[in-house]
Amino acid sequence: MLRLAIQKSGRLSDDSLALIRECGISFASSTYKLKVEATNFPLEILFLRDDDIPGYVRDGVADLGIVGQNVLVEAGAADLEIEALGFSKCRLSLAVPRGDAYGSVADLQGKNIATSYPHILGDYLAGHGVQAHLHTISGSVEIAPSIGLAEAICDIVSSGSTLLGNGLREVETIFRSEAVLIAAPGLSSDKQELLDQLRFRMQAVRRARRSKYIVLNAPAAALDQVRALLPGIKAPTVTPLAEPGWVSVQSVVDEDNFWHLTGQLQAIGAEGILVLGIEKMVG
Ligand code: PRT
Ligand code: ZN
Repeated sequence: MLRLAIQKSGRLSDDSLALIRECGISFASSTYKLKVEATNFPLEILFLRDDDIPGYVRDGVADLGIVGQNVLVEAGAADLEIEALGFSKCRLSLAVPRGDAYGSVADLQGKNIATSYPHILGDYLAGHGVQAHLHTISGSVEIAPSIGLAEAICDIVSSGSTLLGNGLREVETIFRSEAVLIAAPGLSSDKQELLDQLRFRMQAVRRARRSKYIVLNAPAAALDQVRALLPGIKAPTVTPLAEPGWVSVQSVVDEDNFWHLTGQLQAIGAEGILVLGIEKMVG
């Protein structure tokens, strides 16, 4: 039995649960329970505060955890990371009041900076030869300048609207973060085997999320150009259509490149382009 710790309620919770479910693992959901056992995989899920997850995994109370890299690195536990999961992307940035002059990080020399990330920020400033006074606070960091606690802040930014709403300007990104899977050091071989199965499923889910299945009709004369645009996993599937001179082509494409690609396909005469989501992608 593997024990996986995830955030009980917060920004990581829904995506963590969705990932586990998309791996085909079922469990009863309850808002009150602190742990739940999966019904079709030897997995127990613990629901915790995100800040507690690295410690539980380090101590082996949980075998695995899902947590933001910001929390992991701040806890000095970066060595536990085994896989990036691609969600809850954000950045840790320095910000100053909008009207204040700022040229470079050297301008923060001797200043007061409020943050919940004193270790990551301390390392960054030391790396730039800057000495500042760090005020560690656990929340509402963005109001620190307006109440006179600090001249700058260092906090998590996603859309930037919180900074904007508090009259602050982002001046340096010091760390980029996403959710990661972490594992306790020295798992037993039984647990390691289950972890390998789980990671295999997680990777299949992630590949599928990044990919789309595309089906289109193209003039047979343009097939070489279509092939060049659609490499597929090995090669596209090509079948003749009832109408002479036309073929149907099926392939897998990368989501990132998708709009650009469909434009190019249309330009060489492709028609009836269908795009379908992929549920899992294995092998
Ligand atoms: O209760 P618990 O301790 O478990 O949760 P928490 O309140 O400490 O964490 P939570 O749920 O807020 O965030 C969990 C994780 O989500 C963080 O550790 C990050 O890895 C990740 N994440 C992604 C974020 C954001 N985006 C984010 N925008 N964490 C916090 N924010 C906050 C930020 O602190 C700031 O107040 O949102 C505000 C900025 O957002 P924008 O969009 O206005 O820029
Ligand atoms: Zn937290």
